[in-house]
Amino acid sequence: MKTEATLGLGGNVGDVVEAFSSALSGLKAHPGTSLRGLSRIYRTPPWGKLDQPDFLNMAALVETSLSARELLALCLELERRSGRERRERWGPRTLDIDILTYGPNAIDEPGLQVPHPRIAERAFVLAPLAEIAPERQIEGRPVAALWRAMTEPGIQLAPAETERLRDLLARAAG
Ligand code: GSY
Repeated sequence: MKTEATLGLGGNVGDVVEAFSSALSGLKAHPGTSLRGLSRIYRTPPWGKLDQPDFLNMAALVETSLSARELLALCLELERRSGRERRERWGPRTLDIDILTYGPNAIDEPGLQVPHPRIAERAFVLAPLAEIAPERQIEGRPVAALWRAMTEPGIQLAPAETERLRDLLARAAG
C-alpha cells in the first residue's frame, strides 16, 4: 500500500542546498519512496534559539510504501549522511528532515509524532508546506488557511538557492 507523506527540510550550517540535494536524491533512489513534489526554498529566521544564523527551509511530497517508522529511519539515515550530529536542542544544524504528515494518519509514539507537533504555529514549516499540500488538514484546518492566517515576519523566498537546488538535482539525475 502506498501513502502520501510530506517532509520538512531545514538547515543553517554549511552548504544546506547541497545537503537538501543529497537528501532528495537519496529519497529518489530509495525503492520505497518516490518524490512527487518539491516546494521552493525559503530563508527563515531561527525559531526556538534566536542567536544562530537564518535557516533555509523547504518541503517535499513523497509517495511511499514504507511505514511511518521506516520512513523516519530513512530520514535519520539521510540526515546522518549529510554529516548531521545531534547536539544542542534547537541549535544550528546541517540538515533536519521531519515527517510533517503521513497520509491522514495521526501517530503518537515515542520519537514519532505525526502530524509533526506545532506545525500550525511554525511559519517556516507552513510556507513551504502550503505550496505542496495546501488542502492537507492540520488540527482540522487546511494548511493554506493556516499559512494565510500567519503574521510572522521575516519568511522570504530564496530564489537563487531554489534555482541552485534544481540544477543540482537535474545534474544528479543525469
Ligand atoms: O525543526 C527544524 C529545525 N529548526 C528550525 C528550522 O528548520 N527553521 C527555522 N527557521 N528555525 C528552526 N529552529 C529549529 S530547531
